[in-house]
Amino acid sequence: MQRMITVLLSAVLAFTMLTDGASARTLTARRDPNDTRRVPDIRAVWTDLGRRDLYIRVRGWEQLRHREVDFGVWLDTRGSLDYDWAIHVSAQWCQVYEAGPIIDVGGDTIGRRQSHRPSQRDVSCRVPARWFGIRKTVRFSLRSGPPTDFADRAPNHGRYVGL
Ligand SMILES: [Ca+2]
Repeated sequence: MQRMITVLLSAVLAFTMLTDGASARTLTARRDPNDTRRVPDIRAVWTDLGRRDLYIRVRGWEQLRHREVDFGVWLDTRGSLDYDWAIHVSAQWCQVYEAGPIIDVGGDTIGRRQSHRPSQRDVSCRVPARWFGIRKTVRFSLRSGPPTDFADRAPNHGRYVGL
């Protein structure tokens, strides 16, 4: 009997490890230092690009009050070194824009989806991948706070490569 329980527990543990491993393979995680006294200070960025959705989750070093959830995700999807798309992430919406020639000025709105708050330090977006027409490796950067006076940037230099 004890041997059967041991076998069963091992099987459950193996299954748990496999399912955790599957989710860890699809999400790409990046860490950012605690490098500004202003809020929000970006701590971590998770991304995933599936056939249907583009997923992004941002975590702050502090708890983020409603009005402090204010992030801009700038994406280069064509490998042109220009930003093609921007996602404005608020406590309510993930709004996708065509990126304008000047980084702080967005172009036409493509669409929006409700944002989610997995925890008080986190906000996440899931938007349709077809909105972006991605064919190349995406390079992107993230900014927190209002576009004219942002509080933090991730990465501090350059861009993240891949989603
Ligand atoms: Ca930071």
